[in-house]
Amino acid sequence: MATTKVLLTDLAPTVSHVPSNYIRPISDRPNLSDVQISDQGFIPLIDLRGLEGPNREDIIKQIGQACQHDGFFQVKNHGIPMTMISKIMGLAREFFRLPESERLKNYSDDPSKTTRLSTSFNVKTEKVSNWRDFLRLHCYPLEDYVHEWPSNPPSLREDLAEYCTSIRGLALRLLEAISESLGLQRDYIEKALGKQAQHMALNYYPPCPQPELTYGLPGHTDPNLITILLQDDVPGLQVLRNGKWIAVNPIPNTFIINIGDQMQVISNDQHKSVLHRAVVNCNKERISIPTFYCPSPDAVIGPAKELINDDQPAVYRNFTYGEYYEKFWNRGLATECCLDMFRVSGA
Ligand SMILES: O=C(O)CCC(=O)C(=O)O
Repeated sequence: MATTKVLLTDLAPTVSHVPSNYIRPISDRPNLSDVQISDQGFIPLIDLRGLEGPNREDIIKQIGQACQHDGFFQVKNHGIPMTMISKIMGLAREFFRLPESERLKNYSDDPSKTTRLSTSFNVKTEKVSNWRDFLRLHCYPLEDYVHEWPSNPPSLREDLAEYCTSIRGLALRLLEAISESLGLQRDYIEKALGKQAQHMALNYYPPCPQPELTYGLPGHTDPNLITILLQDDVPGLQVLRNGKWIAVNPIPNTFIINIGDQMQVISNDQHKSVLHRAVVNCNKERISIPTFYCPSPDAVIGPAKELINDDQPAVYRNFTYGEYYEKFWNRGLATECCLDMFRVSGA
């Protein structure tokens, strides 16, 4: 059946079967019955209380271990108020419930646009679509972008701007901790990012009549430095560990942090950018709100000199983040990581 709606939000409620352009080949389906459910300890839950005080050394050690072994960790007592978290979740829900004509005002299929509502991942290049709509926003420096953001719901610009500022604060605290965990100067990573950049997405995954046939997002690593993910209470995120997909159970008022490709490069492969994916379900819509903390496009990224030695020569060549980011969007989401294209030959 041909799809007649631009956005999945408007198509999904009208279908009782997944349209053919969303169906994955048999060799590339989620195999949901094979997925392991995470227990409490699977993704370390790190308490950030005291990070700027007496617990700093211990917390940095926990963060360093999580970055090395898991590529993912969760944080509590992160300093983002619960009221702000529920306001942002409510706002995202409200946005995707706006009338179709109102949402379509923000639509674009051009990944280079700094504010856009779109669907799937990159409809211009991909063969199979994903069961997702998303509003993607550039958000640092705020004053360069806020005026482009949707003006409906009316509080969106003000509320999201406040959230972005708070999340940036958390990102910078985490980057300092990660720098120290690698034995680098506290501000090493922040300084390596040029003028820095911050993007976010409001991801909306409608209920899906046949979740075994498609993905919200197929397995991928994140191209940026670190991702700070807020999600509602509907499971959907899965992380690859030792060849097995593990479902991550949402914990209220925590954020999931994952290491992106640029951190793996700067750490010269000490920290791991890990494959993850989003699956969908028959009954419930799901919202996730990742913040992607990034270098600015002109920043030159490469392994930190302090982490290169005879035992561990540079694994990656230097490149600009702009070059990396363009490759990421153009090749489509793929389980072969984009990082491989930037390896020093033989490394
Ligand atoms: O929805 C999720 O939990 C994952 C989102 C994600 O991986 C992304 O937006 O890149």
